[in-house]
Amino acid sequence: MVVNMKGRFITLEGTEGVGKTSNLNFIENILRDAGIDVVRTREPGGPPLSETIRKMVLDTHQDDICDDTELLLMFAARAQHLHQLIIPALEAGKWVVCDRFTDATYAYQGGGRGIDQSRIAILEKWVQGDLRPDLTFLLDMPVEDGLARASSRSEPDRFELEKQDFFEHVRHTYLRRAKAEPERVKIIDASPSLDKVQHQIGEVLSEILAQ
Ligand code: Z5A
Repeated sequence: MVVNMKGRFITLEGTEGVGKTSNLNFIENILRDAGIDVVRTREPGGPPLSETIRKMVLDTHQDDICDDTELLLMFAARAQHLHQLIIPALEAGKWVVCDRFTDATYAYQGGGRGIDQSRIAILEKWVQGDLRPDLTFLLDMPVEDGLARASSRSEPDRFELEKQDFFEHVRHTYLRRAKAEPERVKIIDASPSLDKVQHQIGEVLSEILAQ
């Protein structure tokens, strides 16, 4: 797959309750204020077919879904998302801001479920070719504290029913990936107050916008 990327691709990652939603609004506003045409989206999800897959993988009634099915559904949703929304937007010069992407697959299906990273890498290459995010914010905080924040929400989805140990593996995988790719993945300390978290994000964005 050859993508003529004129826009930029920014993703947000992290474990439960780290504040992705709150900070996505902040990022979107900064970019729009800078006159950038922004497309905001999420994974799994985006276009209607990918949103249908999202409902399936988050549905708590799907308790017999096997790990490989879950992995393949994530990439099926992603293939459609890339084809229908992300690639056309990037080729049109827009900046795409996405709530989770393939780092989440490495973290949840790889770290959490224990699927070999090399198998995920094969699907990544198949579905994305060489397309990778230009910049990824990893909102990081102790799993226990994030779960406490997230517990204020109503209905847990299928992932939110997992135990703390699962999310410790997810966090560890995210941090390992950030360490391996420090230029792309910026670790943001998500523990302090929202304005302090946003200050860190704002500093990274200022650098990008100045380039
Ligand atoms: N998944 C996967 O397994 N494989 C994949 O490849 C992909 C995804 C792409 C859906 O993701 C699930 O899909 C996800 C992984 C899996 N499951 N899990 N877990 P999702 O992103 O839609 O779901 P989520 O992780 O549960 O995200 P969320 O619900 O949007 O949470 P959040 O955005 O991180 O948190 P928030 O709603 O912005 O904040 C939580 C609360 O904390 C809220 O009350 C805020 O007001 C508060 N908050 C936020 N920041 C602060 C600060 N700094 N201080 C105090 N309070 C704060």
